[in-house]
Amino acid sequence: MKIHLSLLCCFLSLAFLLSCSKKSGTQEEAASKPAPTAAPAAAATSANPPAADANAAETSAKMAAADWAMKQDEIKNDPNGQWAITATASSSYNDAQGTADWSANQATGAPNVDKYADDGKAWTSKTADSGIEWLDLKYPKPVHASEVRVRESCGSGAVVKVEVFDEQGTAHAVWQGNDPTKDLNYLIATFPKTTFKTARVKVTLATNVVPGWNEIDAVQLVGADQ
Ligand SMILES: [Ca+2]
Repeated sequence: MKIHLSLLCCFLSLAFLLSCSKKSGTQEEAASKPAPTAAPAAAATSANPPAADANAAETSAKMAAADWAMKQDEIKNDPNGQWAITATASSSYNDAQGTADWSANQATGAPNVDKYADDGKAWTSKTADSGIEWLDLKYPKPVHASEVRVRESCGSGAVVKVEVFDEQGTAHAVWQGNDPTKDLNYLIATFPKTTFKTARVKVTLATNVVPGWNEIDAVQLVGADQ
């Protein structure tokens, strides 16, 4: 049962991953390939499932989904969190400007992408896998920051650095490393509260780390007045 479930998860993950690559014709063809293989795996799982196992798996999946929703809601409504008001980027898909789909501006405001997939309501870079790209965001109120939350909505896991800027415009790296984010989730970068106030965050990605389009729906700056 566990083997079948993890197989199914693999196929679902693969489907999601490929859905993040749908802008390319060749990758679009690839996206349709896993389906026939996925079906027998699903059929095998449901052929003769012990009722208890099936119930346990369903309960556990529902609880995980509920936990995810609670966490999303908590972050969205965090009174110490701010959403960006303006943003610029190293590049954007289709050279998107203004509020066009995939423009840097699509990473401002509260999260508005509902599914882990390629979505114009998130920012993404001009090319999928070239390497270093960045998103630079400004916030309404300068705060002593203690956390940055990056909502990744496609090709998650490619962030390599988060910086905040002091009032003189100097960048301070507050997080650097291997981004563990999977699916539609936040990379949570926590750090000791900054001595200076900041209203600007820069998120750097290495887009070659995770194949396909790496998309960012929203970035929240968390901090306090003092
Ligand atoms: Ca968005």
